[in-house]
Amino acid sequence: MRLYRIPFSTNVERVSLALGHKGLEVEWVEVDPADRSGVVELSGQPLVPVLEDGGRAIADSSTILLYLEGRNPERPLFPSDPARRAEMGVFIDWFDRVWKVPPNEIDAELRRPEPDRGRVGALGAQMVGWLEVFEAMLAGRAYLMGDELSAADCTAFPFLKYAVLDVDPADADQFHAVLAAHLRPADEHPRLADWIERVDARPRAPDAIR
Ligand SMILES: N[C@@H](CCC(=O)N[C@@H](CS)C(=O)NCC(=O)O)C(=O)O
Repeated sequence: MRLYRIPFSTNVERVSLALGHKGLEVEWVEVDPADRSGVVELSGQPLVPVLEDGGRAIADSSTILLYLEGRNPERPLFPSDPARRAEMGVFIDWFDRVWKVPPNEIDAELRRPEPDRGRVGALGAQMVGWLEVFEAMLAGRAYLMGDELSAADCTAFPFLKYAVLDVDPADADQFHAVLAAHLRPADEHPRLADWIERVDARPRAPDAIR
């Protein structure tokens, strides 16, 4: 398998966590952020991660997690029970379609010549408010949807980690700075802080960039 990446990508780290959990290796392919033509040619869209496996190209981190589960069901990341699996799907969809919206809008607002600071504050307050959701999901269990690492943790961790972990000095992606600025402080969310440490200690695919 080959996995196309740019450095410090949150969505690539989702896949890297899943590969590490399943004990799988990939050949990394470095993508120039300024030239996505190879990725577009391969997958029909410009974003990473893209997984190439036996002539197939799979884009979108959530789709890749499902693909890996089907390909290597050992050490599962999704529940086998259909109801629990559907619930996990709803969480992952909520994270991608709802949770990600405020930090993406802050990122876009800050790129304007005169950012609307009031709007940034309101969007940031929404992000802080949602930390309570994760804190509650971790009551009485080690991971977001149970006692074992799952696709829910792989999905949320690369974003929520910035509530505790610092942005790498070599990482110039403004989106990560937005996460770090608005997810802090984590002091009021001790279960979330412990979960970030717990997931951060999990294996990644060999040679992953975090
Ligand atoms: N829905 C996609 C989103 C992928 C995405 O936004 N990838 C980012 C990297 S984390 C990207 O390629 N951004 C373009 C860029 O940074 O130029 C997924 O989950 O994989």
